[in-house]
Amino acid sequence: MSYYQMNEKLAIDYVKGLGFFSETARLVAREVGDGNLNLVFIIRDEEAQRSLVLKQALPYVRVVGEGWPLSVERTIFEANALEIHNKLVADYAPKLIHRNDQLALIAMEDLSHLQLMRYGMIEMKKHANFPQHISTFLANTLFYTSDLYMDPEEKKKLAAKFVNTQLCKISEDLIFTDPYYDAERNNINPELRPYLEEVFWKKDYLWLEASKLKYKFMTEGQSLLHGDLHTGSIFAGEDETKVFDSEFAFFGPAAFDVGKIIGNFLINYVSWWGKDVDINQIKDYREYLLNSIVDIYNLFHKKFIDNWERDAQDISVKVEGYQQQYIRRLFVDAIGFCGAVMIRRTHGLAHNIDVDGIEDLKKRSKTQIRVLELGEKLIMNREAFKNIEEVVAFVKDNLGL
Ligand code: SR1
Ligand code: MG
Repeated sequence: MSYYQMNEKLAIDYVKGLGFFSETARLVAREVGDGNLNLVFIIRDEEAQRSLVLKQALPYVRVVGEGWPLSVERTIFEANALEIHNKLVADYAPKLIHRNDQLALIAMEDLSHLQLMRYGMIEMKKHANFPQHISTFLANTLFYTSDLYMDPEEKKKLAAKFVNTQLCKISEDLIFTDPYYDAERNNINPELRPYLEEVFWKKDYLWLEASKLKYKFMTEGQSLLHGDLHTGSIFAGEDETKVFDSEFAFFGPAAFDVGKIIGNFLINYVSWWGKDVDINQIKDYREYLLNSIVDIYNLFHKKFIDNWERDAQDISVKVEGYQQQYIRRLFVDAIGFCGAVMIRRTHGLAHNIDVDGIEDLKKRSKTQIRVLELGEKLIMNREAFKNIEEVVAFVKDNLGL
């Protein structure tokens, strides 16, 4: 079957053949994709109260249009990653129901009873169980797909299934390159431009550090990463956390996933400076965000080490001191990646609604400068922090609550 683009009617016709709905079901489909790349349909049988999500890759970047072609093979990486998540962290990922690599589509569990975590966070929702959940997601995916656990031959074969060249190139460009010069693809608030031209783009020392992080991202194939673990890739409810959208999956530095989620929490932390909300509410929410960051990191750290102590296979990784330096490097790199992902969301191609929700462009630019300055300081000081408590204390000292 060769590729054709779905619409609501074609999506219904397609799922009828999957055996998921009864043959007589009256199905309704709605295209709800609001991400940067794909089509997403929710298909429902109202009567039976059953639904699924059908996601299809478009042969171009949706937010830009046909002028930026992109291979639809990214669905293969997403489906491969989801199959692994369904085994390693089944509670924290949508169930994969069906895949069709020729049509570049996957069908999965409908999670629309949950809210996108990013939208929840801009409404100041607290997700009390999130650190427990995401730390398990991180510790299990990053440990059990690494050479610490896997047979080296099997690991290399698995890594060969994740040579995700096109989406890695997007990250290499949009996260680690474009924000450091006046790249055509950047999406710049005009009120921020003078700061970028007069200050930010003159920081050669910062571009150097971003380049080191870029080459770590490109060359350090430690573990299977989600690859795009921001708060827009997570559904969160009271008791549920589901990580989806794994099309950026590849074998890279474990610290990238850890740093990306922390960076997105910090973007939200800074975003409240531009908003007209009661200061006590803001302080309370900021405290919650910083506590969450500490919990996410420390729980991840503990669970990763528990996995290591219980299940590490290779004798070399049991050599005295090896674990300590591995974990230390992971922490330092995570803080570096955290800073880099904060910077890219201010004036790179893709932004976060947390800050872009500030309508007044002048106010927004002031908040964006705070994000940039914090991102820079985290990158530049990453080697100096001893632990995550020091990082959040540094954030508080620099920005206040
Ligand atoms: C062109 S894709 C832009 C961004 O959207 C995704 O969420 C990734 O973060 C990517 O960098
Ligand atoms: Mg996405």
